[in-house]
Order: sequence, then C-alpha cells, then structure tokens
Amino acid sequence: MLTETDRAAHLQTTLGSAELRQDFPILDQEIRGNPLIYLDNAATTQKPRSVLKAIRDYYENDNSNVHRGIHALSQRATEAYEGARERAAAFINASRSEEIVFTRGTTEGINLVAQSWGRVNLKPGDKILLTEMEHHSNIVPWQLLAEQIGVELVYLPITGEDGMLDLNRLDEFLSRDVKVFAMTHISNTLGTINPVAWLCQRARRQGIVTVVDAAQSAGHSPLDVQAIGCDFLAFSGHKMCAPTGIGVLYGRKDLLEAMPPYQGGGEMILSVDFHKTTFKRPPLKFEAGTPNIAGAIGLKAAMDYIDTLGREAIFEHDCDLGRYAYQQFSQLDGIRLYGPVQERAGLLSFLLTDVHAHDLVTATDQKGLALRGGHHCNQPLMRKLGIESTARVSGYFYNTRKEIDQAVEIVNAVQRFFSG
Ligand code: C6P
Repeated sequence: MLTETDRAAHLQTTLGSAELRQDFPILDQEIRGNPLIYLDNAATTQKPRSVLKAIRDYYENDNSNVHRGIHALSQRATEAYEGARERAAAFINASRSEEIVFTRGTTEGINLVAQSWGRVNLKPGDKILLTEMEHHSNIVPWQLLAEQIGVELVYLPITGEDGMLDLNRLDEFLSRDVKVFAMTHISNTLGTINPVAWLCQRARRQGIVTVVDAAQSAGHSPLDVQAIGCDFLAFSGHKMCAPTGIGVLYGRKDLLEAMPPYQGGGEMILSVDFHKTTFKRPPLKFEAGTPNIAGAIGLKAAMDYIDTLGREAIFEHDCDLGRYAYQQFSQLDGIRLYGPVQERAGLLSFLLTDVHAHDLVTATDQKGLALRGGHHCNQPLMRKLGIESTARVSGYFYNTRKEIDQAVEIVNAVQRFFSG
C-alpha cells in the first residue's frame, strides 16, 4: 500500500500516465468510435474522482445552508465552506483567509473589482492600463466602468505574432495618469507567460493598483500573491479540476475593507432597517446570497489533488506539451502558429491556410479530437493580429506527447481532405 507521499512522488514522474488518467473517468470514452483526445483544457479542465466524491459526500451527508443555522448540518457545511476558504488562501499564499472572496469565477472577480473598487476610487480622466492580449473578461468590465464614470482605457501593445508584451514601452504607459493595471498571467490564445511579479512591482512603485487575471495559471503553475505583489488576483475553479460556478478573488485586506459591497442581499449584512443596512466585514460583505457551497468544497478537493501532483511538476509538464506542440505543428505545410516559440504555456493557437478554424474543429471532432476554434474571447487581439479566429490545442497534466502527435496527424488528415 503506497503512502500519500509515495503516491505523489510516483505520480509526479508519471503525469500523463495511464494510472493518473484513471482518476478522470470522463477521459475513458470513445467519440464516434475513436478514443477521446481532450485538448480543450484552456476552456475547462476535467474533474478527478476525488473532486466528484467530495461534492457527492457533501450532498449526501452535510448539505445545509452556511453561516445561518445552529443545527449540526449547518455547522458542518459552514466548517467545510470556511475550510475551503482557508485552503484557497494557502493555495495562493494569501496572508489571511479574509482576503479570499468566493465568486462564480474569474469574470465575476474582475467585475467585482471594477464595480466596487473602481467606482469609488477612480475619477473622470483616470486611466486604466490593460494589455492587448486580454480576455474579454478583463476588458468589458473596465469598459462598463469607463462608460459609467468617464475613465479611459489604454493598452500595452504586443510585439507581434510572437505574442510578447512590448515591455520596452511599459514606462511610457505607466506614466500616463494610470491608476490601475490589469493584466493576464497566461494568455489563453497566445500561451504567453507574462512576468506578472515584475509588472506589479513596476506599477506599485508608482502607486498603481494591480489586478492579475490568473484564469489560465491557477492550477497550472505555482501561484504566490505575496511574491507577485499584486493587489487583486482572480481565477476560476473549473479551469483547475474544480466544478463550474466557483472561483476566487484575492484582494489585499486594506483594499477589501475600504470597498463598498458589490451586490446586496442575505449573508452579507449585519443589520437591515427599512432605509439603512450595515454590512459584515470582508470577505462575507462581498458574498451576497447563498454561496456555491458544494463548489467551494469541490475547489478545496481540486487544490488538494493538484498539490499532491505538485504545481511545479504540472507547470513543467504543461510547458513541455506546449513546446512540443509548437515543434510538431510547425512541421505541417500551410500552418501559421501564434505566440512564443520557447517560453510558452501548454496551449497553442494556429491557423491553416486552406481550412477555417471552425471547419477544422468540426472535422477533428469526428475523430474524437476536442479542440477549440474561434476568437477565444480575444476579439481585440485577433484584430490586432489581422485574423478572426484560430484553432487551439490546450493540454493539462493528464495529456501526453502521444496525444499531441495524434492531434497533428488528425489535423494533417483534415488539411489533406480540404485541399482535395
Ligand atoms: N477562457 C477559453 O476557452 P471564466 O469564464 O470567468 O471562468 O473565465 C474567463 C477567462 C478570463 N481570463 C482568461 C485569460 C480566460 O482564458 C478566461 C476563460 C476560456 O479560453 C473561455 S473563452
């Protein structure tokens, strides 16, 4: 019988192994007679048995509302929910669990910062710095705010198809009345890994508040908010083995304390009068209504699972898949690859000269290969690159180089079919 430590050591050397894949029942199936090759992990990842079990156990044994009841089930549910908050704090090395607000995901986390922090701390004429590789979730909330209070958005450019931020121009941008710098950690289209600690440090020197979109990095790489030095950081559970509908917004304690509520309702109040309400302190102040209790419990189980494998090992494995995919796909004729060649995360966007990304992805699905085709909620980036869409492969720790080889083969076959 293996101890947990032995099992972890064993699995680390076998990321992508058949043994590890057994933890993910969904992977073991055929699509139209072909074994499923799931390479759409940037959209959402699959869930291991331990996460499914934690959710099931909660509903079978402890289901109740949190923070409200005095009865045993409610106490157990509250303990599990608050335990998940502590686990999330440890997962990103926040100094206290009060800095962890449960949200529906990255999108809600960024909206919360824009509407709660942004509305009271920004004034007309202030500037918000974003980058040209942001996901819509880190653009649209700021645009809504801009319409409401008259702030302006500015974008740090990328250098080109190699998908790097133009860091030589950072100082120029930081000096332009910028009050917030919101940036993605890993680009979901380019696979670029941005130097967020360095970017935050530069911004901070000028008193600029920083927001990190960690949707593609949480659960894929080590993540330490104190080392990064950011003010806010948002991520989604479903992109790291947890269920949909749960995410985390990390916020520095002093900032959260000073922010007004984001939504009003139950859970977040101390006392309500017909005309006046007083609120709880963060994080509950920002969690109006019954939260996603099962989701938080699933998220804790996902964090435990991921840390059993080791995030450094996962990062290495992911990056290896990304580099390998770049190498192998680059050998196809009539293909254009986007993003960095070497220092890249485990995803790759590409375009074939003769096949539209949507047609390609529809055709690969016939062979059991799940890719994503489209603008990936990166329309401004696509326009900047002069394209409308890309096809994307995105791997995780259960994927293998062999699956990348199979993907290349299937894409090549589709290409040959279309070119007649
Ligand atoms: N990207 C993709 O296929 P939500 O939907 O809130 O969980 O995550 C939004 C989000 C924010 N930032 C980045 C960098 C993201 O990649 C995503 C989600 C998915 O690439 C859906 S478009």
